[in-house]
Amino acid sequence: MSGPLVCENKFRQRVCSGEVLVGTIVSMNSPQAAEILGDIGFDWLFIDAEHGTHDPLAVESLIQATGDRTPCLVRIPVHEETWIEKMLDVGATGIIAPQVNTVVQAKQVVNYAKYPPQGERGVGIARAHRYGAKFEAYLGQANDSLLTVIQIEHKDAVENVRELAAVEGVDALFIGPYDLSTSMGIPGQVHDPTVQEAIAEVLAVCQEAGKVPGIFGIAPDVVSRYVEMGFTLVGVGVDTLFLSQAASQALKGVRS
Ligand code: 3PY
Ligand code: MG
Repeated sequence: MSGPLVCENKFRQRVCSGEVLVGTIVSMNSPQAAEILGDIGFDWLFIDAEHGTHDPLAVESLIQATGDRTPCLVRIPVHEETWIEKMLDVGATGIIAPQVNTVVQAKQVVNYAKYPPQGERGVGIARAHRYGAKFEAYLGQANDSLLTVIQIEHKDAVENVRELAAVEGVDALFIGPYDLSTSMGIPGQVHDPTVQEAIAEVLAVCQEAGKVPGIFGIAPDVVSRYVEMGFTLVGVGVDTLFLSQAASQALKGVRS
């Protein structure tokens, strides 16, 4: 058994070079939906094991469904060693750690995502290593090829953003506008000037520190505006919303 190595896909290079890369959130446990989203040309998939119901086996099936053609970043539900190593072991191109508010948390995430000497990621034989056939090749490339993304989505994280951006091994700071607005006491009001000010501040710090700025938005016009501002790793929409919007439009069209 030897297919392509997940870390041979050079996605991290593209992300770190500042290319604009558009992804979308996969929250449904549907390999078919993940395959469709990859096939229509999204640059990457944001597999959501934080708010979505995915267990590790489901994440593995979703990544398998893309045939490793579409890089998958998996949002872990907790900053724990087992989740981080399992997600990388099943073939994720990187992890997205939610609610990283302190340097201690950021360093812990990096530590579990990197093999020694940069970290303490545990070694196992899994899909990412082509079940053993490419074990040594994977170990040799993983630290330089997989992405470590932390989410800035709390006002405490914005306060600490300079220190967070300086953590070695963190590639990208990905803003979660919805949780950020919630931490400011205005849940869901992502266009409020105070939230937008915080977003601009995080962007400026990323640009200064040489870290990739990322952000999520529901609507394409909102995400386009973020790209114009300078965000490069962007997520637009959620699979369930695409389904419900398209289906209700079709139903309305026939009923009317
Ligand atoms: C948020 O908006 O809180 C998110 O986590 C989106 O990625
Ligand atoms: Mg969030």
